[in-house]
Amino acid sequence: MRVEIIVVYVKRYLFGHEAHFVPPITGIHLAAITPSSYQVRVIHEQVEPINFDTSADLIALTFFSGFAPEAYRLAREFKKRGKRVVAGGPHATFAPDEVLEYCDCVVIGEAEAVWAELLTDAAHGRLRQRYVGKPLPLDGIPTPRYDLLPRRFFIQRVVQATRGCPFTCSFCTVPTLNPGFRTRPVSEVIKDVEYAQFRHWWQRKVVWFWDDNLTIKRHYIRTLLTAMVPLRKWWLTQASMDIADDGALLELMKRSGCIGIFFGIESFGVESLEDAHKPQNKVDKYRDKIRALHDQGICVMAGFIAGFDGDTPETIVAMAKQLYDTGVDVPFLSILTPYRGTAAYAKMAKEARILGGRGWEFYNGYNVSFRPKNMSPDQLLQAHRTLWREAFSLKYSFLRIVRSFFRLRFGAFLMCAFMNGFYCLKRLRGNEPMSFNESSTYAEFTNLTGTAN
Ligand code: B12
Ligand code: SF4
Repeated sequence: MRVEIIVVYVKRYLFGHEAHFVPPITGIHLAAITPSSYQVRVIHEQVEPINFDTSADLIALTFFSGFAPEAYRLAREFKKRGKRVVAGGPHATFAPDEVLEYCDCVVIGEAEAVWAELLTDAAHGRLRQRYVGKPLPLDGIPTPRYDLLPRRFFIQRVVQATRGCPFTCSFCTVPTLNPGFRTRPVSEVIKDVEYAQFRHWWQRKVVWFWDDNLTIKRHYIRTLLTAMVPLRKWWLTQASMDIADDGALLELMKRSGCIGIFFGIESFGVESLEDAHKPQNKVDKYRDKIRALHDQGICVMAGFIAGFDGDTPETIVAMAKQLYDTGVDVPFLSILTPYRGTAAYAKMAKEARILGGRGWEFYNGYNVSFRPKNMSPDQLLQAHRTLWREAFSLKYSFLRIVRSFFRLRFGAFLMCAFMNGFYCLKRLRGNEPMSFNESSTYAEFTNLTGTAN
């Protein structure tokens, strides 16, 4: 049986999709856990065309909520051609009944426990509609199928060492999707880190951990990083800000080659941090914590979300300067999105603030799909776009690059310069749509972003 795994994608903004920086791990991970008796291909819609007339017997779709309409479009096309279609991932897990309107089968939760059984059932013509993947220990997970990645991704080595996160941020589905905190055996992670069949030196050099919160279990992270020291890699991941208080860990991070850490800072407003259920973030400590990473030469990437209950258009726009002043090297700016399975969704549904007319395409982290507390949806969209333009203006992008030259180690500086340059260029090339139209259709949306086909 031939299996084609499609990582669904739709452009989220007008410009900047010419470069594809880091690939998702999901498709190549699913391919790796596919028993060798099946032929498997992975298609990343982000960089590859979809061939509806493929010879595959089973199509497996993985997608986030924002890509659900595109996934359903693909499912319809494949089903028209007599293919069986299975779907999984964060959206499918929380909307299985909806998925079954378009697909033959849905996987709720993690694939490891059910994927082989599902494939056997499909091969024997007895595919069930639902499979529920209970979280298993992470031992024995094979190295992702890097050999199946398209060359257009600049970085290639994406690794997952752990799953889960002990925090419960209001906008995040991780605690429900990947309950608890599980770790892979260090020796197995190191095998992925040592994989060397990449074309370019930087692809052999860089390790991008796509973990939820890699550093949370100190004993584990110390063991992993100690094993990484002799490998002389450059690595990046997502972590919570408490690491800044652990000098010994920061020093080990530097020695093992850490060049970038992503912090979910989210906001500068105390009320907004409360709304985010993020009491661990202390606004008056941001600058010192970022400084602690800079002292080791590590680049600080940070996520900020606009639209919490404490936010106003003014506080949102003000973030452009605040994030520069606190020392952030690369900002990631999103709009609050009430994904199913989150506390933010439960609250907004209860308060009847979800905009019912909005399709899933607007759940891409970059559009408004709910009624904010202190402003209209239009004001939120405009404030976010203004923040984006200001944060990636020539002035702030240039200042961040110059500052990083003096504060960061070489690899971290390169990362910072590349990302700021990339976003600044995107900012200079075109303006994103500014006005909010609650009744926009999917066709209008895809016209706006110029994609879908
Ligand atoms: C790494 C990551 C990223 C990376 C890589 C993105 C990518 N395309 O993979 C980056 C930083 C780029 C990113 C960006 C965003 N992300 Co993100 N990201 C994650 C994170 C932390 C890990 C995902 C991962 O790779 N896990 C490891 C792989 C192996 O597992 P997996 O993907 O979970 O798949 C498992 C199961 O879901 C299942 N499965 C998945 N698909 C399928 C398909 C089939 C057929 C089957 C059988 C099983 C199956 O089996 C797999 C193995 O167990 C998750 C959190 C999480 N724990 O899921 C959020 C998460 C997926 N991201 C999320 C969001 C919202 C975003 C953004 C929209 C954020 C923003 N505001 O911009 C952007 C969108 C990016 C884009 N592609 O356009 C949400 C999605 C929620 C939703 N309902 O859609 C999550 C769940 C976090 C959250 N906030 O709740 N993200
Ligand atoms: S710290 Fe990050 S991964 Fe953990 S719950 Fe909050 S947003 Fe999700």
